[in-house]
Amino acid sequence: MAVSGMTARGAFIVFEGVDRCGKTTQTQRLVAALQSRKVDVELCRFPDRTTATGKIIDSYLKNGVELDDHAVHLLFSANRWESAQAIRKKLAAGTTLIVDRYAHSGVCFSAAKQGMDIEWCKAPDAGLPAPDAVIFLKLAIADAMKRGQFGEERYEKQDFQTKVLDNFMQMKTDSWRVIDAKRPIDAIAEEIETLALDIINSCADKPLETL
Ligand code: T5A
Ligand code: NA
Repeated sequence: MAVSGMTARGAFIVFEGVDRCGKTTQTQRLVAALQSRKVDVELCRFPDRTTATGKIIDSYLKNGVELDDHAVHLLFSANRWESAQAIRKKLAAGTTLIVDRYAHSGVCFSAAKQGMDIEWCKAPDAGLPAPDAVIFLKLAIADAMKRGQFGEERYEKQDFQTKVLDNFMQMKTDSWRVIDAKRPIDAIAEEIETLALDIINSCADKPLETL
């Protein structure tokens, strides 16, 4: 029960999926929809390419620099740690955060490479704020490849994305909300808005967990 006079905390809602599944489109749509309902909400995304680690990650993704696979994995995790305290503060102050990728992307992309398994990849994220809900936009790789700009960044290759999708399916728990991302944008947005309102209501009284 929320104690009267205290602010209900915000929800930490993370969107995941393979490249081009529609995360950016849907997180932006959701934030606009929630704002029009007067929900206190903010959009975040990982990697956050604006920070010190984010700039190196951006250059790596655009094929500008080469980095050891382990090192870049740790940078992606560090990029989340840079925001961890701000995330906790905002949630505690009642702001709901809609997040475009988070730790599951970190694990599923790195573990698609040679020599790094899921357990090794999960370790550096242990202790980060855990999402209240993961909304997984499920899309076949063949369909993702038909979408705009596929193939411009380092990881946007069919074989690699197929491994990433397998990893997501391996990590998926019963609590993930799986959305069929092949449908029209409006239909997906409508389903997600209902889902998000439900998540926001149900986690207001629950403590935030950690990974
Ligand atoms: N990564 C990330 C790691 O390796 N480790 C980590 O820890 C993290 C956090 C960059 C890369 O970093 C990797 C994963 C990625 O490879 P990013 O910045 O999120 O991550 O990647 P972006 O290139 O910005 O985004 P994506 O390629 O993942 O695309 P989105 O956001 O899923 O898709 P979106 O919304 O941009 O849509 C793509 C196209 O499809 C259309 C859109 O208009 C757009 O043209 N579209 C639809 N078309 C038809 N039907 C629909 N329902 C559609 N929805 C969108
Ligand atoms: Na995106």
